[in-house]
Amino acid sequence: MSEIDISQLINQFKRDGFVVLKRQISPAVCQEIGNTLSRAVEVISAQSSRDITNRWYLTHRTDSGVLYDVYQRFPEARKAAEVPEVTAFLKSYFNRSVYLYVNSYLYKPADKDNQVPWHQDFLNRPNETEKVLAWVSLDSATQENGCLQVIPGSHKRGFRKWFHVEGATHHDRIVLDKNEESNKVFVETEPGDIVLFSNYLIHSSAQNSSDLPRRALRFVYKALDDDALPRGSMIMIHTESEDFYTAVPLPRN
Ligand SMILES: O=C(O)CCC(=O)C(=O)O
Ligand SMILES: [Fe+2]
Repeated sequence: MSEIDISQLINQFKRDGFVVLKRQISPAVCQEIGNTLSRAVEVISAQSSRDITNRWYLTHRTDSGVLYDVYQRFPEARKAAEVPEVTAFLKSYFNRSVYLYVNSYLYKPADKDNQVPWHQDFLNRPNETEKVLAWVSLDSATQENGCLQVIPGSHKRGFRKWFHVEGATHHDRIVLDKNEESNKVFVETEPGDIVLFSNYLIHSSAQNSSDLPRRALRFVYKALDDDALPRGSMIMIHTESEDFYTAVPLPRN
């Protein structure tokens, strides 16, 4: 990727709140990652209490279709976390050292409620700086099996008013403006495509009631400019050595 291509991507990202990078990971690698994680879901569903990595990392939620901290736990998943084009984007976008903030595997369990309502990410951490999410499509994601849906440009106003639905799987929801939903776009993807989006972008996905899986990896990156690290240990993606001495911790929430 040339500097010009990257700056075009960044302009598009700043305008729309997201960009799609096509075919960043080979179908074979997507399949390998998908197989490993599907198998893990089977094993974990049957015997989660025996997972000793729960001592360091967040406990998986096979009830809501999430395996947490897959970068740390599954070597296969790492291949998708350091895609050169994504790293080049992050380096240029943040212009700072970048680290992997959180990461997970998302699938839509066939026998459960698996839709994701309109929301923004990390609504409950308003004092932190922006995150960039890389949503890596492991399968073809279409309208039928619940691809990502986004409202282009909705990131520009920062966090919206939000509320909590007790007991719901995806509990933090936002209040959309009247008619805003009519601007939604279905982001259909192929295996290996990566959707980069701002955590301020309003997004959702529909119920997958088809027979086709809809699996994805979710990597969240941010600049090294506060001291928040949700769990595990820090994984640097790009290092500007000066940042280690100049990064200013923000107050904790
Ligand atoms: O994969 C989905 O359906 C929702 C993903 C999402 O909300 C996210 O990656 O932040
Ligand atoms: Fe989200």
